[in-house]
Amino acid sequence: MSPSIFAGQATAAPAPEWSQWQHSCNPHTQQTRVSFSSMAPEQRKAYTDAIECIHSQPSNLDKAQYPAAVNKYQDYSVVHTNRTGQVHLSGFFLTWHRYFIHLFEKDMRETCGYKGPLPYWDFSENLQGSVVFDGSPYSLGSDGAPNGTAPIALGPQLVIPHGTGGGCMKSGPFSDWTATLGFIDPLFLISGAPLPKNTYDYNPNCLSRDINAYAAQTWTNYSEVVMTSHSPNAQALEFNVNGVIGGSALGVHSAAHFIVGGFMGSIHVSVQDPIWWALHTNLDRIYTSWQLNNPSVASELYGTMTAHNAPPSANVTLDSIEPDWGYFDRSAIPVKNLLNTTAGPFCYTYDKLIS
Ligand SMILES: [Cu+2]
Repeated sequence: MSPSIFAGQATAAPAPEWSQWQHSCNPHTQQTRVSFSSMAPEQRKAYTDAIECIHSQPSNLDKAQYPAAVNKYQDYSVVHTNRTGQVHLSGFFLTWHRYFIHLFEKDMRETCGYKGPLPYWDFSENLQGSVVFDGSPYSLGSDGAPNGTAPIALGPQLVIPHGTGGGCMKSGPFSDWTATLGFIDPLFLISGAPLPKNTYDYNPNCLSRDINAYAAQTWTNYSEVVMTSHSPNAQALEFNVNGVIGGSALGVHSAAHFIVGGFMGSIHVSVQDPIWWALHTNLDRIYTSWQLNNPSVASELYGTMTAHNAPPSANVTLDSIEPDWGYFDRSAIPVKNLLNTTAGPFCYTYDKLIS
């Protein structure tokens, strides 16, 4: 399959010399990522302000081709949607997302002057009383307004109770945002069918949420997270992270999306809800923990170059070139360059790893 489905993609430039990337990371230059709920209120607000700042920048995408790309934040959502079929349920998943977060962080720092740490949302924490969703100016936004009580079918074999929201976000950062990409059923990932023709149309909606304690207690509790970070190999890690889409089990990653609900329930367009970054940073924390807990398999990969191997494709190897990140980075970066959080383009660790 062609790696160049992203329209207007230029021929990939070679990646920067690996050795040049490495020299500057040491314990003094390394950033430490922290839990959002451990940050001081002003620190939390500086983080959401930086995301608001990206949202206030103009789009750099072609308006005719991507009418939904109404600002730079939505460019990230569009790029992620465009790449979804290659970088989920595939061998690229964890490393592609690691670098996507890195690019967004870089943008927050370079474009918006963000100086604080990059936070993660520890989704094994109790939701009750959590500062993450309390809807204050120091949160990551509130739950959605109560709307409906019917159980939610996440697939043919999986029905969970309704959460406490379902409607538009009520307060806090991002509650006045407009999602411009319509919901795309995650089952598109399994079928490998092309995305609907209207995928990038301007389709305005409020950001909705439906905070779901059942999903959290069942699939992202602390023992699930510990178990995931001790998966014996990359295949087991994939199962514990993503479960079986369309089946009856969720992994910590898919379940975390369903804790928030709304657009987070659509893998393709979930970036539209900014909780996405803190969620995926926590997933990267789990991945990093897994790598450190399992040194003998830390660089193992599991999966092919297409989601759920549909259409069928070759296995991803350490030398496979990552699908690009749209205009945010078109370099040809091999997977092996993105395995280590303190080498190559990365220089960070976490305040708390899971052992
Ligand atoms: Cu994703």
